Amino acid sequence: MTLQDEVWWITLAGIGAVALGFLYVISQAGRQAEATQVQARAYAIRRWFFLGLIVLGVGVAAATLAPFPVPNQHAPSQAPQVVKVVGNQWAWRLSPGPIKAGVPVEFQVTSADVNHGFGIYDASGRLLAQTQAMPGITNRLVYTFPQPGKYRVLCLEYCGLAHHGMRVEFDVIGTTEGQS
Ligand SMILES: [Cu+2]
Repeated sequence: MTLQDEVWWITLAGIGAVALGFLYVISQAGRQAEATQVQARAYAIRRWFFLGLIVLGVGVAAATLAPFPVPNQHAPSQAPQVVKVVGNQWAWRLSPGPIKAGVPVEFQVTSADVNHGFGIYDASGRLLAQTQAMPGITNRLVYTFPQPGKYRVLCLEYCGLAHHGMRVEFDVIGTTEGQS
């Protein structure tokens, strides 16, 4: 089991323990209350309110996480395009080759020295996707560029004196270009 998997299971166990604690308190509170009709009604409202909150939370999470940008970090790559990325003080190195719009591209991001933040921006300066660039670890990020154009990579984590200069520009071409 990798370290990430261990942390994941420990986190799940912690969340489960907290949830069990809440369920226990809720069950005890219901037992001891002298439930008059008004109280019973208030509890019913509260139950439906919490149920609604849970449904809302799960719904919002599902809606905002799809498509989830982080692939399984240990499974083989599914993306038809792969770009290898190495960050170091203070530049980005991207493996050469055209990146096509409309086709998922997997960025395999690592660092040669310290932690960096790999952030992809469009021409108007809007952040599109990001992941950490960490020494000794390759983080995989999948993104599909909606349209051709110029895009930029900026460093999102302060990494030393010339952190602000750690940027590179790359082109994304249309799917019909670059085939000849
Ligand atoms: Cu950096």
